[in-house]
Amino acid sequence: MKNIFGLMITSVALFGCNSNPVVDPPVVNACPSTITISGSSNAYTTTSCTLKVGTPITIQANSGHPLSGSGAGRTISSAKSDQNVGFAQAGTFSFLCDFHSGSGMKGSITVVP
Ligand SMILES: [Cu+2]
Repeated sequence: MKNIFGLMITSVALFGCNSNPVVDPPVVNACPSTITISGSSNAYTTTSCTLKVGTPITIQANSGHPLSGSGAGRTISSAKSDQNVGFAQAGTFSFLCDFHSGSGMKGSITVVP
């Protein structure tokens, strides 16, 4: 009888109460704070990542690598300086370098709620 009582207490301790608060899961493949231009090649250091609505991110641009992009409520046209981007809505923001997208200098940011 003692063993059965002990088992009941253990069961209640393990399964009887689930008071864990709901916590947002971490963003998988989260974007860095800045998407940089690789110094030695015509490429972005990040070409695919995920960002939450409202999280700021900077995408580098300059006269040698003009930035254009659209999606998730934002449009950028041939920007020649770093762009601080914050997305107010979910969606996919596709971006590219006007000069080098043909050789792969492009990417996308998945913006999630
Ligand atoms: Cu470029």
